[in-house]
Amino acid sequence: MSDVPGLGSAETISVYMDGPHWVQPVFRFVGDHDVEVAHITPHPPEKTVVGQGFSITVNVTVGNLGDIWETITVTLDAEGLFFGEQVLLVQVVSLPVGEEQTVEFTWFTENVVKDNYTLSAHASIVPYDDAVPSNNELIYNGIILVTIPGDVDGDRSVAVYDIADLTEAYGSSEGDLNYVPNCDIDNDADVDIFDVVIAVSNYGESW
Ligand SMILES: [Ca+2]
Ligand SMILES: [Ca+2]
Ligand SMILES: [Ca+2]
Repeated sequence: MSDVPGLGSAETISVYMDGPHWVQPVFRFVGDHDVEVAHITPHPPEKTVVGQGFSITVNVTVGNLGDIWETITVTLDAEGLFFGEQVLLVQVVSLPVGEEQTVEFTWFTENVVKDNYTLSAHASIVPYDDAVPSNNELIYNGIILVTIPGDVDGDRSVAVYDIADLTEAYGSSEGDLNYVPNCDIDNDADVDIFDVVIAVSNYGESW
């Protein structure tokens, strides 16, 4: 066998001939292309609500199940359930054989329509990646709501209940028992005065 860059390995076939013949060379590529999306989840996983204009972190784990080093395109797709708005974020990943890699996406929701969004991740299908069933796409089993900043309980209004939630989580950082990702409006891994100020500035608003 010999390696053919980008395609895999080709078997060499010896042919014994007892006279002049035309020989049509045939290459059979035995290298197997198969990339997958193994996981997709927000970080932290409990984050379900994003204030419009702020961000959410989404981790996508891709794996290379084939036997060729791949360079793939990983796409995060957020699709609105009601208004159908679609947001695509793209990253290129180099993925050695047998390895998994987690790609971190930060989705900034500035100018994103307030709506419920489904998230899905897609790994670009490299040539001959015909694994069945296709493992190149994974839909996140959950909904992300883009709403008014400060609507931390996701009921589409900023009210006393949201302030109560923020008060309970106040002073916490990621990893603390009382840290609530939805209360971390500015997505900087803590719930502090800046998150409260954002909520208070939108108090009474609804949609
Ligand atoms: Ca695949
Ligand atoms: Ca609310
Ligand atoms: Ca914060």
